[in-house]
Amino acid sequence: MNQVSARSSGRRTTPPRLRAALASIATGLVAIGTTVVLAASASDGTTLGAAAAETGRYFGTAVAVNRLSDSGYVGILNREFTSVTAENEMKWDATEPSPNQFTYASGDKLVSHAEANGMRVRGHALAWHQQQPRWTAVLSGTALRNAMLNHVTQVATHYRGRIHAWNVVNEAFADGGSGGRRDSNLQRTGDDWIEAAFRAARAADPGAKLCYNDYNTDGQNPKSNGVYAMVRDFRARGVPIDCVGFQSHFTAQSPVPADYQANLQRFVDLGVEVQITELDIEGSGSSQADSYSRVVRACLAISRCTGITVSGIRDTDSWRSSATPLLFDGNGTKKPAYASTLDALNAGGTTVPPTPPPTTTPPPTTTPPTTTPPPGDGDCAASVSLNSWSGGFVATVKVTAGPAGLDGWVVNLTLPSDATVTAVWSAQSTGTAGAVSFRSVSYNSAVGAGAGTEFGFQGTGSGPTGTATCARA
Ligand code: 9MR
Repeated sequence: MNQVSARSSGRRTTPPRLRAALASIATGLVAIGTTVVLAASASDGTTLGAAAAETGRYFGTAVAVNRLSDSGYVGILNREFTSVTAENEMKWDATEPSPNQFTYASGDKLVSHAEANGMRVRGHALAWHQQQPRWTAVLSGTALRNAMLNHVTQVATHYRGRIHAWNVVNEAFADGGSGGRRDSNLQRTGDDWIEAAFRAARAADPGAKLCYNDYNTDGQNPKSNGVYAMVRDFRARGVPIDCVGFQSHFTAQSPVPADYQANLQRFVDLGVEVQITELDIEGSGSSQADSYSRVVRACLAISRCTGITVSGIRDTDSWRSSATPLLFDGNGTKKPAYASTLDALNAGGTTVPPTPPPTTTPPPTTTPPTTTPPPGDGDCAASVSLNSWSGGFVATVKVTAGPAGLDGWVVNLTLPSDATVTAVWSAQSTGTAGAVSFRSVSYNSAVGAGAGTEFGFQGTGSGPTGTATCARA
C-alpha cells in the first residue's frame, strides 16, 4: 500500500468523533504502526474548493472560455473550484487586437461566470513578451512603453474591483544561469518597465493584489534569485507589488524541487504573498499523486501562501495534454492525484490571516488634458491629462517638441497643497510636493520637431490643475 492510499484509507475509516479528538490533540502527524496518518479536521471538505477554504485559501483552475459550453467541464468547474484564471482571454493579443481598441467579450464572460458562482478571478496577464498583438511588433522605445502602460491601465480599469489578483508582469526573467532579465521588446524599453507596469496597475485598480508570475522559479536557482532580488528592491522602494506567482509546471526531468517550500518562504519573508498559479505535474498514478501532495502541503505550511491554481481541469484540457498533468482524466474522472490533493488540503495547515477587503474607492474620473498653448516657436509644450479618484491621481504628461526638436526636456508644474508625488515613470523628478519638475531620461530625451513623448506620475491628494511648462534641458 503506498503512502497516499494508506493516508486515505486511514482517514476514511476513522470515525468522525475520533477524528475530531485527534485533530484537537495532534498538531500534524500521528504515527500508527509503520504508516503515517494525517489527522484531519472534524469537517473534511468534499471538494477541492471546500477543503482549501477551511484554511482560508482558494483552489482555482485555468479556464478556456470556449469550454464553458461543455457541460461536463462546467460541472467539474462549478463543483470543485473557487477561483478561475483566464487561460488566454485576458492576454494582450486577446484584449487589444488593434491599438487602443479593446475587446473584452471573452474575459467578461469568464468574470461573469465566476461572479455568478462565487469564485474569485485571477487576471492573467497584463504585460508579457508573448501573445502580444501583431501591432506591437513595429513599436519600440517610448512608443512601446506607452502602449504597454496604456494597455495595463485600460485593462485593469475595465476589470477594476472584479479581480482578486493580477499577474501584472509574466515571465520577465531569463532562463539559465544569469539571474537577469529576459531580452524582449518590453525589456528594451528600459529596466524600469516592470515597476512602471506595477504602478500603472495599482493606479487603475487599487483593490487588486498585484503579482509577478514566472516559471522555473519554484526552487532556489539563479532565475528565482533574480526575481527575489527584484521583489526585495521593489519592497524597499515602495513599488506596489503584493504577491509572487509560482507557475509550478513539473515534469520527470524537472520535478518538484526539494527546497520548494523554503523557496516560497523566502519570498513571503520579503512581505509579499505567494500563490501557486499554473500547477501541473507530468505523470500518473501514485508518483504524480505524491508530487501533488507535496506541493499542496508546502503551500499549506506557509500562512501567506494564499491559493493554488491548476493549469486546467481534465488532462485533455491541458496545454500539454500528452503529459496527463492534471487532476481529472479525459472523462472527467478523479485521478489518484485528485485524492492526494484533497487529502493534503483536508490535512490542514496554517490558516491564511484575514486581509482587509479591497479598498473601495469611487471609479476614477478622467478630465480632458489642460489646454496648453501649442509650442509655436518655443522649445516645447506640455499638456497634462488626469485620472483621479478620491485621495489619489495618475497624471500623464505629453511633451510636444517645437520646430527645432529636443535633445532633452524639463517640465515644471505646481501641485495643490494636499498632493504628494509617490511614483514617476519615464522621467526623473525633483521634489514631491509644491513645485515639482520632471526631466527626460535616456530613452525619451530626443524628440523630433513637432513630435511628442509622454511620461507619468502618480500621487496622493488631488492632481495638478494649473499649467505645466516645458523647456529645453
Ligand atoms: O495554456 C495556454 C495555452 O492555451 C496557450 O496556447 C499558450 C500560448 O503561449 O499559453 C498557455 O499558457 C501559458 C501561460 O499563459 C503562461 N505560462 C506558460 C503557459 C504555457 O505556455
